[in-house]
Amino acid sequence: MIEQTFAMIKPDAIIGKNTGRILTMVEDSGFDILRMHKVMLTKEGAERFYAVHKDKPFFNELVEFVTSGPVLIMVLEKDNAIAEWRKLMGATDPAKADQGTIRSLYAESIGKNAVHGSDSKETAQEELSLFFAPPAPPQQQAK
Ligand code: IDP
Ligand code: MG
Repeated sequence: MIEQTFAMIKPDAIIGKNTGRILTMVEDSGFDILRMHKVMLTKEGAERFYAVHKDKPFFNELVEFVTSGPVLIMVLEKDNAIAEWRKLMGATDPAKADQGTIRSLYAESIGKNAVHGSDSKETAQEELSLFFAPPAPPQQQAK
């Protein structure tokens, strides 16, 4: 099923100038980039975005990191996009990420791990509407 997911390139990958290499992987893997915008998250925005992690020991570090520089936020579309983007990202900890995944190639650590992706249909809906309104029209039917 054609789906849309929310993706983000995090500050470590932006500062490391890996944006282009990551976007090439996105397109080579068959995703359509429907929307793309470079922004600085505010502390409040980052806290809302990562609210599910507010009780974790790394929450403050995470909010500080993700507001430390610009992020590139995207709407990606593909068949089964949510799971496919998670697969291309690789595991949260780059030491455990499969070879050839974005995190295996470009993440520095479990915290500074280059990319974000929604983890379920519900999360994708929430995250897409948090950052992109109105919703992006599908592109697949134009093919
Ligand atoms: P995910 O990004 O693979 O979905 P989550 O468990 O949802 O991973 O964690 C959200 C983000 O929080 C991670 O991508 C990473 O940036 C950060 N994070 C997760 N675990 C740790 C940790 O143990 N130390 C520091 N940061 C962490
Ligand atoms: Mg997550």
